[in-house]
Amino acid sequence: MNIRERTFLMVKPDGVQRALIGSIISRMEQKGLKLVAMKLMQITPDLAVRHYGEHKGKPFYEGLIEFITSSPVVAMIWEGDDVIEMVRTLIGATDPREAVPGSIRGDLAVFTGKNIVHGSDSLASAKREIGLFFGEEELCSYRLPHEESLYE
Ligand code: DAT
Ligand code: MG
Repeated sequence: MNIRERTFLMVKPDGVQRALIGSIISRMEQKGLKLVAMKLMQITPDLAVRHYGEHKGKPFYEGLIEFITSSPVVAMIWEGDDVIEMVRTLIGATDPREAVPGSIRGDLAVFTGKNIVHGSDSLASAKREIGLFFGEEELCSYRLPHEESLYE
């Protein structure tokens, strides 16, 4: 049985700088996912450390914190059946050289440290990341006319 889920998706500073916000949102919309929260924001060092805590101590960690706080990002929450795994597939492998064509990183990026987007990797990460970036009052609950055509 499918499970209606929410996931956290972020267009990172490189995606915003390269004017890819619209095309990333389009890919999610075209897939049939529902946007339930979104904002353009500058990540503070404190939020960056909390978001990427799992990578503390890794060789790329300091650079990652510097990069993610360097200019604005677009933070979003998307909703749909099995959306967490689906969005990870749409994003593609962490290293864009290995990401398959058709995926965001496979089509639009060439370097791991500049891989355009972040997507939650599990139900626990999604809940944690949504809580870090959004307050409950920022989420919208609504129906789309085409929902009937997407699901049985
Ligand atoms: P993902 O973003 O696919 O979930 P991750 O959680 O393993 O990947 O790493 C978070 C980010 O850290 C990743 O998007 C880019 C950066 N990163 C990961 N591994 C790296 C590496 N070997 N060199 C440079 N940056 C890296
Ligand atoms: Mg990750």
